[in-house]
Amino acid sequence: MSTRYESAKAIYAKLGIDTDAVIAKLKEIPVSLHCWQGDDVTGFDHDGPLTGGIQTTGNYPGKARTPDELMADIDKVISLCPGKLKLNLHACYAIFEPGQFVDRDKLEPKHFAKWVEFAKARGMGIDFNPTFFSHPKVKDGLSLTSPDEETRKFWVEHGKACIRISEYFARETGIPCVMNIWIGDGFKDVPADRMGPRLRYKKSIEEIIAEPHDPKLVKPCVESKVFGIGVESYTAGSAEFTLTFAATHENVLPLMDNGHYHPTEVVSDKIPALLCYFPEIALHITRGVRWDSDHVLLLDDETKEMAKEIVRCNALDRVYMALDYFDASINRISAWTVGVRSWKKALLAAMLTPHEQLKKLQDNAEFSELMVRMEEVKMLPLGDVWEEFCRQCGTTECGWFDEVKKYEKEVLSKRK
Ligand code: RNT
Ligand code: ZN
Repeated sequence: MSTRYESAKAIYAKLGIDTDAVIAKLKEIPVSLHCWQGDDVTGFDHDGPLTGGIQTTGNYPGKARTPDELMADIDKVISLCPGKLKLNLHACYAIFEPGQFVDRDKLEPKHFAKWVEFAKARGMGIDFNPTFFSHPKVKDGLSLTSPDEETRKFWVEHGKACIRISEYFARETGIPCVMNIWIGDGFKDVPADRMGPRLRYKKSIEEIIAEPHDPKLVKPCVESKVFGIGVESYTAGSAEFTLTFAATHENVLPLMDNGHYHPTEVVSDKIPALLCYFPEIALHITRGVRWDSDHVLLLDDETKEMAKEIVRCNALDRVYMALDYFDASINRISAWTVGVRSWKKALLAAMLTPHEQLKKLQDNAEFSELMVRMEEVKMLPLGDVWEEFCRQCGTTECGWFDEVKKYEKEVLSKRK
């Protein structure tokens, strides 16, 4: 224990905050690590481009090309990140035998056995995402909303296969699997029919979740989005659509990705709104720059505000937290690590805030003092507690980038 930590501990104790207890709690909060940062959302089941209205930009050398490379990279990230992680997989990361190919509607648990082995060996749970994009059967940009029944059915079958795989993940790891449904379906220009695709989407999700599963093990979510590249005028899975779907279907969670709203809307304000109604909600945590650009998460104001809402709503066990960004312009190990650390720092900052005292000031309409106290909190020695958390987890705040550079030199730079 450092003297810096000793001094910080005393300062927080005066505010009624037990830093030792906070550190112990932070260690146990799992953050779901998106496998797709490692290979620019490519996956292993296709050679085509990334579609669905999302895009990676940049061609920094060293992206993972095989399951072994991706796993090695994730291991590197795990070694650099303090605290618990969960693994977040997409269906396109299925691992086939050499020469084998299985289409998405026919995927089986066995195609993810290697990932289960990987997760179990590291004590991690697994979250899952059906991949409704980057595939030739997305017809005219549409999957679950397609007016072509054969196409729609194919994607429904994919969703059902993913429910079965999600349950397999949960049973194998002993940790519930959050299964997130996101589709990029939409139109570039003014649509002639906005309701038709949404009614088909509704029917499709209903067919998918009708696949038998234990709601304690599989947590289906629906993720909304305001627009995507090439689908600027309309997306079927809008905020109103997905939120209402989750609200009207038992055991379906709403998933908010904070890159998926108009730029002045904030998910921090939406978290407590949803928590008034839903027993559990899910998040994709990202950083949009001017639009849903999926930049690496940093410890910025809105990130801190989102964490603050989860903590002060006492909802750490009601919110599934996953990272979702993809930067191909910088070292991918570094991108992953910065994002994980940023979210954990935001949680720590939130847990080191005297929320009860601040709430009381608000309820007593003592707004002058509230403003002053909130500003004081910003100057508290958060960094010293973070350093102690890192130390207890076998790492430090500064120094890990040298490891990244070494790994780049020894491993990533050889991937030509
Ligand atoms: C896209 C959504 C979605 C994807 C992942 C890869 O805008 O955020 O969650 O990022 O499924
Ligand atoms: Zn997302």
